[in-house]
Amino acid sequence: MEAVTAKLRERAVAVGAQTWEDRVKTQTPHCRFGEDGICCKNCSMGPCRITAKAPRGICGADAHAIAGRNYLRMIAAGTSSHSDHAREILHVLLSTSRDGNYQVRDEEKLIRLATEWDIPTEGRDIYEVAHEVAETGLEEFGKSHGTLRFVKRATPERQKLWHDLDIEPRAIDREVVTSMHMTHMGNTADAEALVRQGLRCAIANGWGGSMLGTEITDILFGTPKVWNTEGNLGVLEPDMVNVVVHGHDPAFSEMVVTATEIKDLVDYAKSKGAKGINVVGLCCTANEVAMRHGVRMAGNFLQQENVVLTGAVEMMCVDVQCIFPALAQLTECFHTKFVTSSPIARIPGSIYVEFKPETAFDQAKELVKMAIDNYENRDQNKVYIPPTKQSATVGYPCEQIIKHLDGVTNTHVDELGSYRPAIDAIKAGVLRGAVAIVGCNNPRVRPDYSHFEIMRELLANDVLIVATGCAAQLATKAGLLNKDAKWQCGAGLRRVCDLVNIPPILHMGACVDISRMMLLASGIARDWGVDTTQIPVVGCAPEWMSEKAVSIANYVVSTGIDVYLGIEPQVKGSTQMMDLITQGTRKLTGAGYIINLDPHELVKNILDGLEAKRAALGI
Ligand code: BF8
Ligand code: SF4
Repeated sequence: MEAVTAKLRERAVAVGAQTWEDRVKTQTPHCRFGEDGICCKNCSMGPCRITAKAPRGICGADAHAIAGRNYLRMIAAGTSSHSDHAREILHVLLSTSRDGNYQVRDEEKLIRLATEWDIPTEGRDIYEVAHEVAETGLEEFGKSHGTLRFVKRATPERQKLWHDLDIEPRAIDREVVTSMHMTHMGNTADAEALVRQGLRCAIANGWGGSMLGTEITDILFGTPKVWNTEGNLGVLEPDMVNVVVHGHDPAFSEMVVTATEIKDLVDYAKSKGAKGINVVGLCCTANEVAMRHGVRMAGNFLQQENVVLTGAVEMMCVDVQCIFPALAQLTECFHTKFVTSSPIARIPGSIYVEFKPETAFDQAKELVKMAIDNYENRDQNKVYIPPTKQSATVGYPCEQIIKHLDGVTNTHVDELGSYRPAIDAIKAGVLRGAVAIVGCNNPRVRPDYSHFEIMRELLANDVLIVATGCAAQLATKAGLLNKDAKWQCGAGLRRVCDLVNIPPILHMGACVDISRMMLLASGIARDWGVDTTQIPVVGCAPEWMSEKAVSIANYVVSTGIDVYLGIEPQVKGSTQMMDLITQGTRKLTGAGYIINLDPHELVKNILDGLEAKRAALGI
């Protein structure tokens, strides 16, 4: 892949374009105060920077207060991003009707959620139920009293712990606002209190916003099923109209994908000399549409510019999050049309088409037509599609995992099935445990290298992997989502994969779907008869970069699950904060961060962590 990137970089130079590799050079070395989290600009007496000579800001805040406040603000931003995405999706559910742009595709899941929320379903029209579920979900953002509904899905031990620690999340917006309030000038200067609020605000994401996002998306567009697909830049086609969907919110990409399948538009593309329309995904949108339609995946975060550099993209359609503003300048060097669609992500130099549920399908059709019309502007001299792609099997939400496990034995105990076959394999030592590998790319480390090395070593050590986000994309590119990748596994894992008929890495979706992983871990703990913090299951984000990732890491820790990081959180300037995130949370929730910048060492840490959990369980 690196040879491909080098070749594409040559082409960038040829067309006078810049890429992230160029900008990293002009941005490094980074500002140490920022890296260490000890620059405060929360009021205009500052910015204040902490040094040995200046240990306090003008107001008297020390390094611990400043690093803690900055950290909590990252969590609040991350929680906001996932949760606001969920709010949009709930509005889409509210707009559904039998003959509208959006319909309910998974009625069974809708009924299940309605029942969980005590919403009557008997004899009611499905859309009436859908609208009441949407309204009830929307109330989770701003209700004045009580705590979030999904907290009840956690193990009883977790629920009690969160209650006793007073970190049960109230309304989602409230936890974000409280975090912003606490970090305003003149408020909390106690690092531990800031970290505690970080946990609470993060639970409002993982067991609130993100979980709503996942559930409602499944109801709207269908709970993912297993698909065979492909990934990497080679999924772009030399003789088809290439449309790339990029971002996170599937309300937009679903419509674009559906529009590319319309016969009239395919015929129109043919009339323009193309063989058809090829829609592919990038980043988490890729995960969403791959899991629901088998749409092929062009790549992950640091590959977004490479996709344009192929010169073969007629249109890049984006919604929200993880979109480089640089795409505007870069697409100008090619014929590519860069379309933004959300008031949340406005980017100068893009074509802005504000996407609305009432007009969604017509808008999507218009855009696809615009892409087709752009095909004739492709400059063949600028086209280079690297011939790299891998086959992948994707689409393993909890429902599919249960279904596969049920297929192996007859332990189906209730409507929701059971994880007991997996638990038995872990108890017998055939599997040593499971690791969720999640998160981004980050130019601080060689892109995708840590993901790959960690995955490979864990598989060889009989550890089952579940993956989401850009980590799942790397697994795709590396061929590890392929059932044939079993040769990479230890004998025990290989046996399990054969028996259950699964690849050794289970693609669970986008980053918002890490909420699925929380339910998976809680389901395993429930069937095991222990709490989530006891089972040999951990999280790992080797190349994380976003504020969303900090929020995720905190809800995983809140759920009692250790998180292994390959990039340091920006709090190093405070010994107290470093201690709190690695040790302090352990005293509260039973889990914390283990940070190691060397991926091989990090794997050793993970394996030691899993073995320690096993030993504590007496297995
Ligand atoms: O939400 S893994 S770079 S694309 S933030 Fe972004 Fe990170 Fe990728 Fe998805 Ni998640
Ligand atoms: Fe400086 Fe305090 Fe203002 Fe921060 S809040 S900028 S530390 S005076």
